[in-house]
Amino acid sequence: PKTFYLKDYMPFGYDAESVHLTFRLAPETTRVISRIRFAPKPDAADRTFFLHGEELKLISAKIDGQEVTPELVEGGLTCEVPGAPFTWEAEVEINPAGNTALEGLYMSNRMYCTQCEAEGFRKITYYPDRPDVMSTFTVRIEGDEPVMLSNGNPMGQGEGWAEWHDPWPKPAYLFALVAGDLVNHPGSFTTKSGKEVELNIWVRPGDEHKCAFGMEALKKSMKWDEDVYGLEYDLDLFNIVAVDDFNMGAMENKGLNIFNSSCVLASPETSTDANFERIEAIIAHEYFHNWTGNRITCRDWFQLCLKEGLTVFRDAQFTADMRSEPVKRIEDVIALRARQFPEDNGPLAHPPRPEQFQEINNFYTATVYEKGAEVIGMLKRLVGDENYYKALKLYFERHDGQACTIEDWLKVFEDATGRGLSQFKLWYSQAGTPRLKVSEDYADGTYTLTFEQSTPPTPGQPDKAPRVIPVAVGLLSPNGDEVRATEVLELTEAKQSFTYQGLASKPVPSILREFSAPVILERETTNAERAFLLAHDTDPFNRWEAGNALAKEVRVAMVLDGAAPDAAYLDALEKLVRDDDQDPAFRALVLTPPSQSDIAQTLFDRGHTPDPQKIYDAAETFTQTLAQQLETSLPRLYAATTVDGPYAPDAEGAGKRALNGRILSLLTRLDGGEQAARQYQAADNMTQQYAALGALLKAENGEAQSQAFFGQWQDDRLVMDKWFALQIACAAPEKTAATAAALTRHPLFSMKNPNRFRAVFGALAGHHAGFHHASGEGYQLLADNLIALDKLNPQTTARMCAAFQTWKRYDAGRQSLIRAQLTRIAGTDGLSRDTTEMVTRILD
Ligand code: B3K
Ligand code: ZN
Repeated sequence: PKTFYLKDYMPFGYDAESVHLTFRLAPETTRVISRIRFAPKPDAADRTFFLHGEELKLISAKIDGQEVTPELVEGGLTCEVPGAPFTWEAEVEINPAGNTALEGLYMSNRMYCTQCEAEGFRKITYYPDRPDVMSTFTVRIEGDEPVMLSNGNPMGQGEGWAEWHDPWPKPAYLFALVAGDLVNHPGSFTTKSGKEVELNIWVRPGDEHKCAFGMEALKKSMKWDEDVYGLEYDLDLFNIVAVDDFNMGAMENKGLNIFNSSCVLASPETSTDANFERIEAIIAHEYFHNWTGNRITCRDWFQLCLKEGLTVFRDAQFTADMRSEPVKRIEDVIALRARQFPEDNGPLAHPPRPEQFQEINNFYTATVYEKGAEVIGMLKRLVGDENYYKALKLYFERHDGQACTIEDWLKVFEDATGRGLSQFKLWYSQAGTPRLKVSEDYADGTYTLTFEQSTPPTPGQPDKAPRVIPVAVGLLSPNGDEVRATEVLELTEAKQSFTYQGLASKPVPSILREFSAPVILERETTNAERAFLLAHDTDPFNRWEAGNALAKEVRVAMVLDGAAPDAAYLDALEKLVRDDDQDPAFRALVLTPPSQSDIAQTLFDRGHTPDPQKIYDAAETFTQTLAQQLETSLPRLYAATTVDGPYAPDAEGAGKRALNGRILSLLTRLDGGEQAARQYQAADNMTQQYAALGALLKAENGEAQSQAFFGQWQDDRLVMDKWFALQIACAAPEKTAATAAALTRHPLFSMKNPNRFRAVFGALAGHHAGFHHASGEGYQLLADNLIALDKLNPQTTARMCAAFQTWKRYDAGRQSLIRAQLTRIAGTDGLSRDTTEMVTRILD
């Protein structure tokens, strides 16, 4: 396969001044007629007229009305064209019904829909399918579907046709079309300048009752972007469509966002608190793309984090404002460590702005998205809030309507603040998570912190230069008072010291408050000091972090020395859980055990070979011991955290229910499931029903409820995804693969629905001890199914290969089992470009 390089960027030699598309819809033989006005760029270095095109049947092509015969080449066509502006016309035939890759125009439940990012438009018609070619689109849809939508504003409609016009120039990846039997949940929003915007959420008949929450989230997002960034919506209409078969979460097509139904449809009976929070965030994310992504887009796909990092950062700010800032931060760091750190520390490591790819879809990663957002968080910390918003204002003024680069982005910060960012830019070009070693010294009232940074080698990058790292530090006195408020220390060198004067005694440092940089902190410290910070730190993130570090240390000791769970830690946890002055959401987070994969990585980093079964056993023993320790308080705590009254998906209730769920799982270890069965019976919302079912399945005492659940929800695809996933997640390690295998034979399992495939195989890969069971069954089952899925849907297959990325952590036996599966996948005839690239990188 061909490799594309950032350094090879060349602009296209033509402007696309306008695009007219006509679609004659038919499931297997849709005709697409394009009429595009092209103008040669006067200063173009390269005038090759190349249009991308894949899986298209060319019917005819014309230039200025004259029939031409283009040369069909790999990945598209070329043609002799005039040296002056001209009109290109082409008619092609495509097969939406046969499109199982879910890229381009495809069908989902008899509904036509599109997904064009990153390079799907070339499966719709011949076009310069690159984000730096921006044009206005006019679209005519012909067909007998009751609802036919495209981007922008409606121009007219009649029997069998509809016309749309999008006045904002856009790259082809933002094109969208939807047609089918849909109903809308309407709403409206008045912008700050008084413009009335019509809002709709379009769903299949039967899903109308699941739209209200999404609509409110959309309005809140529109308001928030006006209030915080001064950004207003720019069309008369904003449509969202829910689609069941979708490779990702959602897509920000101009004026016509298309959502995986799991990321927009919600009701108390069918969605958990976590679902509600995620839906609110994704609706915000896609809406915020209207400015960060659509109005200002990317010059090329290497710049993907320009829009994704910034938009993730913005949606995190939004969630923090709508809900709880510390809780959101803790959740994000947990997710970063679970998804991005393994990427950054393994064979798939790449910088937030990659410099090469074979298949760009493989780079919609946690590094581009989440680390991309962390980099912006650091920038904001370094320049301060005021300068941050000043720079953003300049960004929107200077680059509106353009396709930009990371250089453009950093330049607005340099111009707005007068600060040089050449060293900071390393965050965009260097892969790997920096390690930050901290040592301290105290004498005569002077306290010195010394930091040493280093980043391990990553593929293609053996040596790393020191980066700018903002380290937020506060100091506590031994009696628990804060003696120095948070201050951001700026590291720029490999080794650097900072001193504090006039301290009456040696302080306890609270380092990397708010997780001020995505690094791994290495510091010799004691469990007593961690417990002290868990009790006294004024920074909620670091308070949680101290508890999390303690939890890890205790488990590591249990795994390595067979130690019993640390008594002091159990006491600290007990005290915290019972302290009703503490936020329930915070208590729930402290009670959430560190992930077993995280423990495995910690052991590996310290020179041990992690044994997944031992890690699992330690987790079980720990939880069992904690349950016993809390035994007398559990019933009271369970009652105290039960939310009375009708369910509402707000942050406060969700926090209480999260804690209640943790308590229930502890209680179930003691009563075998009596309380959980009662809760299951009484639950009137999915959060409690699901928590109860999970606790029962974990106790191997949930067969009856699982069947009842199936009976109740078998017609709801989203709830069924939960049912599939939960059985695997709750299975004992020796039964995980067999449970997953049995579920692939269930009549409701489908290879064609990515949500269902992910429900099963995401749960399998997420069950650390089950997936890595010494039998190798988990590896084999996943590989079998990836090989089968690759023929239908390369994009989802390739993404799920990442389950194998941590393989070098484990013992020789497991490594050879995994290597055998990866080699088998790699050797499959006709393997997609997507999966080939992933498997090759993981094996290297
Ligand atoms: N921009 C889309 C992702 C498209 C995925 C293409 N493989 C969703 C988002 O980040 O908002
Ligand atoms: Zn995005």
